[in-house]
Amino acid sequence: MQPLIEPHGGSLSQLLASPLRADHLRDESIKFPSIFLNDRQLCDVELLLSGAFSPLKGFLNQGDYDSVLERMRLSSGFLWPIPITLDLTQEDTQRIGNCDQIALRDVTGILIAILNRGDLWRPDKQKEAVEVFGTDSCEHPAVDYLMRRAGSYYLGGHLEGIQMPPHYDFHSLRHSPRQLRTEFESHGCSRIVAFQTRNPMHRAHKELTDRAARDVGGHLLIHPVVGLTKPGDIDHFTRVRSYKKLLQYYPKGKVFLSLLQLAMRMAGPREALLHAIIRKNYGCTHLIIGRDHAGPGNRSNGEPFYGPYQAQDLLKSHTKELGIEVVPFRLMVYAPKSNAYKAIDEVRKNETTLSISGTQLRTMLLNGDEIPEWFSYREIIEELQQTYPPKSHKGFAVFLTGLSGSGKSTIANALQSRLLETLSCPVTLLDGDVVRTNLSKGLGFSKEDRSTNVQRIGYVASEIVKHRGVVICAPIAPYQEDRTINRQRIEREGGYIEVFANASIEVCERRDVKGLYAKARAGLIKGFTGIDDPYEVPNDPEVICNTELETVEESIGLVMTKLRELAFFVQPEIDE
Ligand code: PPS
Repeated sequence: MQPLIEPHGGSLSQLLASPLRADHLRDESIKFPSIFLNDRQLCDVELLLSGAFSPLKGFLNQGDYDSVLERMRLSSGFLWPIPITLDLTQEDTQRIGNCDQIALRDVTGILIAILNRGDLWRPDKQKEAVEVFGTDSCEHPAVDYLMRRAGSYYLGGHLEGIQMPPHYDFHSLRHSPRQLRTEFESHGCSRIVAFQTRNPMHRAHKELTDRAARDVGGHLLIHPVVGLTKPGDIDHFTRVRSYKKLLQYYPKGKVFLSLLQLAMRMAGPREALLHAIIRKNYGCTHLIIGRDHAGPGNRSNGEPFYGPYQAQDLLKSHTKELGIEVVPFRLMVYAPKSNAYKAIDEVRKNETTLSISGTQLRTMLLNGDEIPEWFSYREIIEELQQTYPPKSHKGFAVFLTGLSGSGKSTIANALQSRLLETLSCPVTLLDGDVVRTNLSKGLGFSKEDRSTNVQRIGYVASEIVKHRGVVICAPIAPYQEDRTINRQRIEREGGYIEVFANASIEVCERRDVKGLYAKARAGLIKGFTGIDDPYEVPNDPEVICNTELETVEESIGLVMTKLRELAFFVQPEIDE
């Protein structure tokens, strides 16, 4: 039996305090200032405490930070590619003052670790972006985080763990490096090839991981990232359910599945190096590295951030020092003639091959297209179809905006009836006036209060759409910024169409159904939209209802046609 593989010739960092020490620190912590960790910081703390980030013993101090940026090494000389830092805002630094010990808590307040204060400094973020990510463009998601979200200060220091951050999903698939090494040892595995992934796995992945395990002559560890991945990725719950279903297709006893709570930075080559160090810490001997490993995709001009094989080259040049070998990932394509997957370099000249990219797959799911069997396994396709249903099975929001008296409520009520007539599900109406009697009771008509009101409506609508429901919103919503925020929030969950109820202020004033224009003219109401308060005309609404010229029937006809056109619901015949 192989001895446990020790990283960097040393042992795994052991940062969790003994039960006695943890009790003592918990009692003491009432005197310490607290920092509430965000999702990314919590992922970093988890990997520090578990030993996955060995040999780190906490957040980097300034000397190590500078050294990692400039030399890709800790000041001790250990290879370390990405600075693991605790960023703080100015207010945080004021709150912690000169205290030597700081309580690190999750958002719910659970005490996770004590940070024994090291250096506090203001980093040069521009330099960090260029050195680590090779760019200072905020098109790179980690640069965007660094420049726009991360606090301006870094606090280094040694951690003493009180408890691991709690997880309530997939318990049996979460392991510390020590647990996984023990598992490998108990199964007599000496050669283990890790497969890092942030995507669902299909037949091509199955084939390439099979080949990698065969080439290495060992076992396979499917080691998906379930911390933070690239925005827009398939959620980890769906992915893990699908990985579990894939396991049955591997030879028994040859494959392990374990989840990694890493916050990815999408840092390409440097991130690949971090992945290798982590896998080494987990006891793996090999790591599969693909084309553009951990790359964030292309810039808006179509140029990639990193060269396709930069990550492989960087790792190969450090293999000895890392103590883990690279298995280069060969792009696998389906060759229909032989009904088999082939590595791209095995494909004969003029041989037809097929593949479906992640983006193509998402579009196919959205359109309800059939996903071919050659691409994936039936169970996995079904799993994805359940979480990512076609547009026609998702919820949607119709967001009406316009001046008071422009006809929003009339259209909204008529549309609700028409939808209820055709759809067999409830339709919620969030009318401006009604919302102000409950959800937004107490708010006034200042710019700030209007934003709060409109964004509250957007939040509720997004929840309804997330649950595959239908909602019609009809506030004035005079500001473009609030409407844009709502659109983005709702589009993440399902369908969204903006309808501009267009009528001139003169016509609205002439209609004056509620007598409010008269009051506003008489100075009895201040800040009335269109009179002495602004209304920003929508930039690009999906539908414009010219209520001065159209009947209500015609207006709702336009909305129904647009909904059908965008395939938000499949409706055999609608009488408009
Ligand atoms: S906003 O700007 O979106 O928050 O406005 P909203 O919540 O839709 O407004 C609801 C109704 O409040 C009445 N009202 C006013 N409207 C505009 N400006 C001022 N100052 C004001 N004071 C009261 C008005 O009747 C709005 O309803 P609608 O249906 O638009 O006429």
